[in-house]
Amino acid sequence: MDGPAEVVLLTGFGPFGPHRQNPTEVLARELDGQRVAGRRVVGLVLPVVYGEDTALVEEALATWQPAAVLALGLAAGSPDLRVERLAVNLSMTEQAGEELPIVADGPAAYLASSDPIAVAAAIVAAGCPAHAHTFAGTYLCNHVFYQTLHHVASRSPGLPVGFLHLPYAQELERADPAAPALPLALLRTGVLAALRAVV
Ligand code: PCA
Repeated sequence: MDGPAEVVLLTGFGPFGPHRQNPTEVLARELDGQRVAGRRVVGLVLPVVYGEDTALVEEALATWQPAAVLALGLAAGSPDLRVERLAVNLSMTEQAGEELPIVADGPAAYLASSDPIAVAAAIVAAGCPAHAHTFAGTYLCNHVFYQTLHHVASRSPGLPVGFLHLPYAQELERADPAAPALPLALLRTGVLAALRAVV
């Protein structure tokens, strides 16, 4: 087993709502075990369930003590990769319109601890469309991003944590067939460039 800081943690999400295939699940599985920038990628697929997502991330942080964390999620309808700048202390519940704090006494927001502009530039330089985007929404992607940054702030300050929203993949089933999609190989190129940039 690799020692502390020899691993980079890459998370993806499973299916949710009408999205029966999630490109981030496919890429987290595919890249698991690969070497990037001298480190081994540990790819982890999270369920789209409040609490179960962060429990798995916290367990992986304790087990692997990674050098960096890159979390992925699907942003259906996005034409390019979004490198998220902010995680906010709000979570949308199943009851439409209801938003509750993720951590009752937590800060209103955390900034990504990896540089979103630099990560977006690295993805674009690798040939994949991307931009730095303001925030990751109020659903599970924001939840895992906020909780990971909250955990890291007290336990491993300075650990780079980034979040990347991916568009649909052309090869996978899409809930909205008219929405933009990129080839899976291009999404993989973008994620690999982001991993190199966050480590
Ligand atoms: N996308 C959702 C949750 C899981 C995923 O892949 C989001 O943007 O919050």
